[in-house]
Amino acid sequence: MLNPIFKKEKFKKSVREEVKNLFRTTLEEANSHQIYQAVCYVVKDVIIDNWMKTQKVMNETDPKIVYYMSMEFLTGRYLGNNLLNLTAYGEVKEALDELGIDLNAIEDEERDPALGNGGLGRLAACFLDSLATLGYAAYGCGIRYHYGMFKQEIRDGYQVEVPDNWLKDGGYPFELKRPEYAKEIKFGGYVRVSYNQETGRNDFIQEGYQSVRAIPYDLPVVGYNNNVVNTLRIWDAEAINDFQLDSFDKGDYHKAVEQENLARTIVEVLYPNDNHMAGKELRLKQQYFFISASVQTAIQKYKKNHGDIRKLYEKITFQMNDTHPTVAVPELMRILMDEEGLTWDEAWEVTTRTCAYTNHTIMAEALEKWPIELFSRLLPRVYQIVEEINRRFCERVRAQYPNNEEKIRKMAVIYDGQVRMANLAIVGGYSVNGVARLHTEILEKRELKDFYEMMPEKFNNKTNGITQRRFLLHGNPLLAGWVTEHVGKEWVTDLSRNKGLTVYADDEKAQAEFMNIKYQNKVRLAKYIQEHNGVEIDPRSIFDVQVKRLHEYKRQLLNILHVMYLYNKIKEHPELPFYPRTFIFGAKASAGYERAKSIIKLINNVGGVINHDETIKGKLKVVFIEDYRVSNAELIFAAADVSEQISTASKEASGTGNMKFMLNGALTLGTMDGANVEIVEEVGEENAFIFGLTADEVMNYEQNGGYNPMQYFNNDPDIRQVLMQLINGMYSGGDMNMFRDIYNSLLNTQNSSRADMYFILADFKSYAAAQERVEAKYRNEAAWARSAILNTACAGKFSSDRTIQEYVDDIWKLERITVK
Ligand code: GPW
Repeated sequence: MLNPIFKKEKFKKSVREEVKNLFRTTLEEANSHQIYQAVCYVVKDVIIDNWMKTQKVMNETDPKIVYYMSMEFLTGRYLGNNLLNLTAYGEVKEALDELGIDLNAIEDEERDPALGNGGLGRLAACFLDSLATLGYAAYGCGIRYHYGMFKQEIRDGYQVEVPDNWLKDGGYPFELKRPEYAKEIKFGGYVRVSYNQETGRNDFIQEGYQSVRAIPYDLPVVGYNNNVVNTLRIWDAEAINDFQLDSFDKGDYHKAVEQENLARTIVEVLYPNDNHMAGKELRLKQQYFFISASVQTAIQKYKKNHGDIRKLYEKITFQMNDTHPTVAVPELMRILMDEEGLTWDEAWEVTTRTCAYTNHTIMAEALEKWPIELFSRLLPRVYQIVEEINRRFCERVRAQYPNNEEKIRKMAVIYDGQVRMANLAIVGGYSVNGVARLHTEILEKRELKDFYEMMPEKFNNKTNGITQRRFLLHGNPLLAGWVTEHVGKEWVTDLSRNKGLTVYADDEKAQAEFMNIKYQNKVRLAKYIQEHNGVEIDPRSIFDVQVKRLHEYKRQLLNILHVMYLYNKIKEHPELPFYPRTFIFGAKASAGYERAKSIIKLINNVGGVINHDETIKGKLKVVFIEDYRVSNAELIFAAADVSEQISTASKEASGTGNMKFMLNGALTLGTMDGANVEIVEEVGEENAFIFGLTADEVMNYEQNGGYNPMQYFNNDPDIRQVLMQLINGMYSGGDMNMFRDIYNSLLNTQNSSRADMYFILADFKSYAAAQERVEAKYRNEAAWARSAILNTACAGKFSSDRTIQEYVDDIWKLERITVK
């Protein structure tokens, strides 16, 4: 039922009031940003009521709670999504219309909270949406970075990183500061051991440390149409002494300044690395900071209603989003032993039944390893516990595999002077899951083989998913309306309903409607691109889209080399038929990742040449969308015909963009990698374009060698021509060195075994052939429409509602709550 606050007249009045209270101005004189804030505060009122009701139900029914711990939550904007989940979007839109205000424009006033890099952070946000919608008690635990992901500007074709101060003009409308729940977090110093007469045990006391105060800010997570509001709790830092006089008195001026600095730096900025570990001390500080605060809070909350801390796991699960939160394992041990008085064995029993770990990558450079020196200096007590975990675990391994030091070398938590966080997460938890079937198989058979053999019961797969509420209902209102017309509204909370669209795949009227909606979304995106990039594109051309983080393994380079190849073909054979195509890219590169940045420059320069060549009559366009982020992603997915999912097989753990495209009726052009395998299984290979080496073939080359990119260069004139154009100045205003590094990365004639590690040349021709199949199919309008409809119809499996229900059934064992 609609909350009375959203009744049009009431709502209009409230907005007027709010504008007056907040800005001492009238609605007529207020600017869009002020109106946006006023609308948020009116909506927030409703949310807070439901929030309190949810808390009340949680207190009364005492359900088990999952704490989803993540360094990243890439939520995207709140206002539109909150209105939709409160089922008040239409009403509010009309009310604002009557005031002469466009809700879309108001939504555009909100900046994206970009507290994440890419897939991993967005997954966390989708999971929170599904948890609230399914009615499970959950907390997201994260960090309130003052600067999230940078804003990307493209200047002269180069990426420029601009700080994005998302909290400027007085914080974020939907958040709530909760100073009463502050926690102290200690770093450094040393551990003093002292015998305790009373307990007969040693006390471990951290002394000479620095500390900061962790202050929580709560963001509401609104469930769809069910009154449930869960909490995303992000931690900010404040100095503990605030230059209080006692520090001066003690002559501890230096420490006061240092603690002040610690508080300022620790939450300052999100590390902009995706699938890459930078190994910086500050990063480990961030990890311990939010984990210690979250674990302390969870235990405190548990103890309010429960006597026996040994039963913690009956009411709490800590799900660790990759290894970034893995200090939760020794931190929980520390609190249980040092503060709750449990023995090692008791604490270990609780910890290993409370913690669970999700792995998101097999890329070696992403594996977190911390030098002992750094780890033990920063977290002296926690390190002692890690050492003991390692000692006991190695003992177990030696008992089970006598005289097999190879097992220790692979499985030890501490080895070669480093703490290995994945090993700690596996040993210290009760569940290890991969994020797509293929990925989990690779973990079990290769990357984590020894662990799998020793403890197979811990391993399980949870294929990723996405929330259809943001990526269809909000991002693509036209298609959302069409789906509802054909299968009813239930798909919003049960995406398997989309299956009912299958019967319309061959229906001419349905095909025409579907393609017309796609066309209108292409017009909408073309307008955005015109406004933001100044490039004119033709909505009748095929929109071929690759949007994701820039990484060599994701192979944006394969895509742009193929564009260069097409351009050569069109120039050489202008008479041949060619269906107009717009290649759309969007990608941020990590600030220190030089090769990724130069691929961005290459894409822009290729666009610069091709887009201005009038002789090709607009057949080919290349656009790079600046500052790819959740808000413009919603427009992009809705408008795509072709979804580029072309990672080197075995490298993309799952991918989730692939699912968002599918849901919006784009056809996948991809390798048999990550969740692409399951997408094809759902929709049928004839409704996708699959190419390239398989994961087994790639891993076989990696293990046994035998791949030589030079062969392709020597034997294939098309490939040779494109590669030579990287170093002949064609796309660099005559500069023969601008793209030399990229050329070398593909060929490296000195050391071919280190060349083309992502098998771009091996896959080039089969990619080009798949692209020809794309064009052929697009020429057959009915065939394309059929496949597009089937993609939307078969996307049901990829709802994060399904994923979350599987986590609940297999790992978390939560019960649902109901809020009236
Ligand atoms: F390296 N992913 C990501 F595993 O976006 F930690 N950032 C990361 O740092 C990592 C993984 C990490 C992505 C995977 O690349 C993608 O395949 C997957 O769909 C996504 O996590 C969510 O599981």
